[in-house]
Amino acid sequence: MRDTDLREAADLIDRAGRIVIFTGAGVSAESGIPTFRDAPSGLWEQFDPRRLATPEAFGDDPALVWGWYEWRRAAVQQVEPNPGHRALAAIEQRAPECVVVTQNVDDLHERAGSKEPIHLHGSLFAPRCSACGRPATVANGAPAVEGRVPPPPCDHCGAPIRPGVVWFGEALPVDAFEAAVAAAANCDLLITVGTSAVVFPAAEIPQVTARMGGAVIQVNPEPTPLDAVARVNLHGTAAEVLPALVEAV
Ligand code: BJW
Ligand code: ZN
Repeated sequence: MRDTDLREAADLIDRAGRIVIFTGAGVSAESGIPTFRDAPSGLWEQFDPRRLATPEAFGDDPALVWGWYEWRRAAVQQVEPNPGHRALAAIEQRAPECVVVTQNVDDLHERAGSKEPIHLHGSLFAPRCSACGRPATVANGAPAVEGRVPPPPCDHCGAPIRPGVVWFGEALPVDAFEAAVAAAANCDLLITVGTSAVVFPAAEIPQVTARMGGAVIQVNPEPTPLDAVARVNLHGTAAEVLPALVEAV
């Protein structure tokens, strides 16, 4: 990461009235949560998303899918937010207006102090009935190893409870997506952190800001399609770059 880039990014943050922070799995990597597409640890490098992250997969083998998500829920509960999450919460706190929009299904932004992040892809902590849609409470003590676990039945209708995440082929929650698009269209600055920006429609969010004339800062150790629209590219990891950025602001 170049000093001049860090300075330019800090100046953009200083001058911005409205900021959007847009995050992906990379922001949680240094907490010990694997990303999806980074080799060799990425979840989709090890597991087939068609068997685990589609409505058809849940219909075919609910216990396989429920057990996998329960294992992931347990893993998130065992880790802590990292300095990247905390630096983002600090940026949010000092900005005149700031919205955090995350694709992540963990609760690490909330636990780091971010106020009501918008979850575009749902949450591991919001299971609901697969038939009637009512929210469900599930017991703590999720399994520490992956394996089949039959989903509990809905208290109301008896249908299986499903994870409250957005699978491939499913629509994003309308309110969340609309709020994210509106925030991205109306901000002065969007800071994108730790996303490969290949999953749509979420990947449109930073593009919306760029199209509307807002500045985009990217934090990522690897190139992404957002290199083309980023005014400043901070090459490095979230837990390294973001605290340095807060220091420079
Ligand atoms: C670091 C770091 C460190 C590492 N610090 N950085 C247009 C074109 C093509 C396809 C489509 C299209 N529109 C729709 C589609 C289909 C599909 C899609 O986009 N497919 C593409 C993959 C080809 N989209 C959908 O199906 C969506 N639904 C939809 O379109 O519905 C239409 C519809 C409308 C109306 C009615 C009905 C239907 C839904 C997408 C849902 C995505 N779900 C997942 C799983 C969530 C649940 C779970 O957790 O299991 O969401 S997939 C997965 O990818 C997850 C993530 O949120 C998402 C994005 O991944 P992310 O966060 O970017 O992670 P990675 O691993 O890809 O990248 C990590 C990055 O971090 C890398 O860049 C690293 O370099 C970096 N990094 N360490 C900072 N320490
Ligand atoms: Zn039900």
